[in-house]
Amino acid sequence: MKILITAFAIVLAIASDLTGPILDQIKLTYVPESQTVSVGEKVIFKNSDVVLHNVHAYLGKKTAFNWSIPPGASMSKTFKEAGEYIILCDLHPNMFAYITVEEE
Ligand SMILES: [Cu+2]
Repeated sequence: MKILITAFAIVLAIASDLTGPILDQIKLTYVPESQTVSVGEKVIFKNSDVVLHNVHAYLGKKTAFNWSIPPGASMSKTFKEAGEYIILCDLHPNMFAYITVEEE
């Protein structure tokens, strides 16, 4: 019984981690194309495709972060600076998304 409760708690913990904002990569497209989050909020970047993607985030002209995300993998980023982020994939020039980070 104790093992079952522990397993259930772990499933809940994983599920709650996935309820936050997500930027997925599906069929060479960022989904959703635009979203708004708050400063301090964690965004999960997922790659649901079978090809490698790159998440190159710009705040203005400067790079905020730049990662490769292998197929099936995910990474997370806690946004600490407000602004309009543009997300591009250097490997697929047609891929772009916008994340607006607002002060609370
Ligand atoms: Cu890509």
